[in-house]
Amino acid sequence: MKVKNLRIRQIFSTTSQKTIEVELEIVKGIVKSSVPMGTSVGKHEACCLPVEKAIKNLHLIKREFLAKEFSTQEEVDSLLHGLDGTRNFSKLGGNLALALSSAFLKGFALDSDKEVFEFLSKKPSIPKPICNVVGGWKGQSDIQEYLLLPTVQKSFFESVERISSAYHEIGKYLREFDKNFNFGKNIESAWVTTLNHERILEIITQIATQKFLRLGLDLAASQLFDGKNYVYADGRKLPSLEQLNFVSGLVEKYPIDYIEDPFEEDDFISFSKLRARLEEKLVAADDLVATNLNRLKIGIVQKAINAIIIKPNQVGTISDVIEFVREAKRNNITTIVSHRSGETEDTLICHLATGLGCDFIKLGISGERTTKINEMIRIEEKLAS
Ligand code: 2PG
Ligand code: MG
Repeated sequence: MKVKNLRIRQIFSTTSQKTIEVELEIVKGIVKSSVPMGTSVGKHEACCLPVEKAIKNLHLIKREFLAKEFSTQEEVDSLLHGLDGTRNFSKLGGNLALALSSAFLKGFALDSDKEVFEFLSKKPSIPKPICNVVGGWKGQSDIQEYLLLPTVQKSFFESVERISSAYHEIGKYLREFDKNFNFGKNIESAWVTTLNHERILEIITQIATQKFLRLGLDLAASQLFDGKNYVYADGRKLPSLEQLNFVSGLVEKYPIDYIEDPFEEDDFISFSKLRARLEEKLVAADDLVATNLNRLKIGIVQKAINAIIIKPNQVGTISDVIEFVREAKRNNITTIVSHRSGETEDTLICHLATGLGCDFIKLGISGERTTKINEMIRIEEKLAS
């Protein structure tokens, strides 16, 4: 595949932050790739450079790509690693690396007249959705995300239909029980309430049970950790053992199947303790592993996790994502490709989740988040035809 031209521009994410979009022109046409932005950005993630710097960098390295032939994704991605030369893309920018790497993936797919998910695998499979329906943050319930997921899936569409109807019903209940609630949404278009976590969990449990859905929580616990304790808005200061008891207590009391980032991003030991206590549940790492292969291996050896979040911009290239998913699957770790709080209209993650045969895709359920939901519906339709 020969590169005819490469362009870059600044665009805005759903969180109104500047991000980058790359356009790759090949003989068969032009493909676009943009990069999401995180809010709780973990320290183990690839480095995200300011857009102005990333744009400058593209102009510096452009000649390495122009008018050249590329035949594999690995070739592109090892060139990116070579040009950068650091462990975390701190020179080139993980955002620029991903924009280029994913533009090439789309280019290769176009070149072979395939959709990206088809290009990635001969045996694609539809993931189940895990959707953020209620959000808390410091000062409210403290738990960053209350999620819903199906236990069994007839179709992606049907799962989303159930989660959407639960989302609307949760809204009605919040209106009834939270005098401050007026259908306000957070940056992922999940409901925002001033109720405490017990009340939220009671409401969600009641509705989820009727719809054969299970609950998930993303505690994003690095955000609560002050170096010693997990500090909650209601005044609780929990050292890690108490945090462990708090989280496992919630799992015992409510139909929670999925727990993400219950401890801060370096505490493999507490993850292992929780995992041993909650054998049947999914204990997932986001900031702890940050889509980093070496950290995944530590998590596996320490039996710290049995589920893993995959965010392409945490690592920077498609080849790294593919290798990471393979390693997770080899070790029976449940794979969850995830959006970020600051998204763009790019639907790459839908194609990755399906093409790489991941178990779940983590998304929002409302507002601008339906861009990904709707792409999944199109992919499902295409796969069924
Ligand atoms: C998370 C995500 C997405 P962020 O914590 O899992 O829901 O947020 O953008 O901070 O990575
Ligand atoms: Mg998370």
